[in-house]
This record gives sequence, structure tokens and C-alpha cells, in this order.
Amino acid sequence: MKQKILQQFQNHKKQLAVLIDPDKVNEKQLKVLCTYATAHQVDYFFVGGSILTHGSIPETITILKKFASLPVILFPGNASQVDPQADAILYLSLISGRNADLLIGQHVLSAMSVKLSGLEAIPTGYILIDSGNVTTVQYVSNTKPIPHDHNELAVSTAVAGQLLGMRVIYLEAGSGARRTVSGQMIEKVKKNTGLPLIVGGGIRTAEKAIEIYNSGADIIVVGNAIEDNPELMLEIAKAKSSINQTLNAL
Ligand code: 1GP
Repeated sequence: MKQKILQQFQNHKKQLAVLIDPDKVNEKQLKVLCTYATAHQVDYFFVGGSILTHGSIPETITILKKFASLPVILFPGNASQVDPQADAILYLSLISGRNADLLIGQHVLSAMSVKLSGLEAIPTGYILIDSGNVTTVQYVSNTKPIPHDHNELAVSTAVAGQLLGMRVIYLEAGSGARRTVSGQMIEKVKKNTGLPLIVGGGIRTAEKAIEIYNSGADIIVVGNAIEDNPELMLEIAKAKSSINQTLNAL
């Protein structure tokens, strides 16, 4: 299977993903997001959600593909959110939880459709961190997040994921998180695994994005704040490219 997106994840550049929840955006808003994302060199669209009530993943991806040329990566809440129009799928196992359905159950349900779709599947250890409020992902997944300051638990969970063959770690505070994953936790997980590290949940400013990049995140994911204010893409993209320039100069 091709590993194009995984290779991009591994290229040691700071990257930005904009999370699109099909329930929250209409066609007009999607077009605006496409224009901003193209102009500001966003790296990926992530598409998915813990729960979908009326939004459609296929329709959303069709619009994104029509108005922008950046890769679309599925970030599925369950097995029904697989769509072959995407470029890749984060094949997530919720390894911080003890809900067998999200550790392996949904994967069994979707395995053949993912395989036959030709989508690049990226084995991802998905780790939920307590953010000070009960987020939708926490509620819907019916799992306990790792406490915010228990870095050793996050590290052991991430390393267990790595030993099981996961190629990427995703530290998730949850959409709308009151506080993001801490810099210390990010640093320790990165140091102990060396895997591409995605961090998301509650990032609302460029300053916070810089702090998270500098702690060791490779890819940050922003949803709510960019839906509210697409201009934020410009600020985070600027911060990202200045960190990348510094890294290139080393
Ligand atoms: C992706 O859940 C996040 O990891 C998105 O969170 O909507 O708070 O940016 P926000």
C-alpha cells in the first residue's frame, strides 16, 4: 500500500491540519475555508466527527476536492465514516480507553471497505487527555481520558501503541477543550517515541500553536477556532513557517 501521507507526516516539518466537522459547516463556509487554506498553505484537511447528525462526509469531501487541492484525511468517529474520495484515513485505535469497540471493533467492521477503497491507512494511536471539561469524544467514546498531568501514563500508552506497530501518535484534548494538552506531556511523548506526533483540541491562538509546536508536536489540528475565524489560519501558518525556517537553518 502507498504511504505518501505517512511520509509527509515523517518529514520533520511543522504542519497544520484544519479539522472539518461536516455537521458544522455549509457549502458556503467550506468554500471560504478552501480559499484560506490554499492561500495560507495549510497542509491537510481532516474530516470527521465523534457524532454526525445531518452532515455528510462524502458531500463535504466532494466540495473540498472541488475548491482546494490539499490532501483530505479521514478522521473517523466510527466505521461508517469511510469515504474513498479521501487521500488517507487515520486508522485510529483509542488506546487511552478500554472500550473494545474503539480499540478493535470498529476496525473489524471497516477493514474490508478500507482495504478495497485503496485509501492509505495510517495506523494511529489515539490518546485522549483530560481537558477540564467533558468533551464530545470523551462522552461518545465512553472512555476515561488520561489525567492532564499524568505524563507517565501518556508516555507508557504511546510507547505501548508504538510497540504494537502504530506509526503515528495523536494526543487529543477533545474538540472545544478548555485546556490543551500540556507542553510537558507533548515533549515527553515525542522524546520517548520519536513518532510523528499530532496534537489537537482547544487550540485557539497562534501563541498556543507555537507553544505546542515548540514542545514537539509535528502536526497541530484546529477545528472550532478556525470555523469561527478563518483568519486564524494565516496567523498559525505564519508561525508554522517561521519555525520551519529556523529548523531548516539548523
Ligand atoms: C482535533 O478535536 C480537535 O484534534 C479539534 O479541536 O475544535 O477544539 O480545535 P478544536
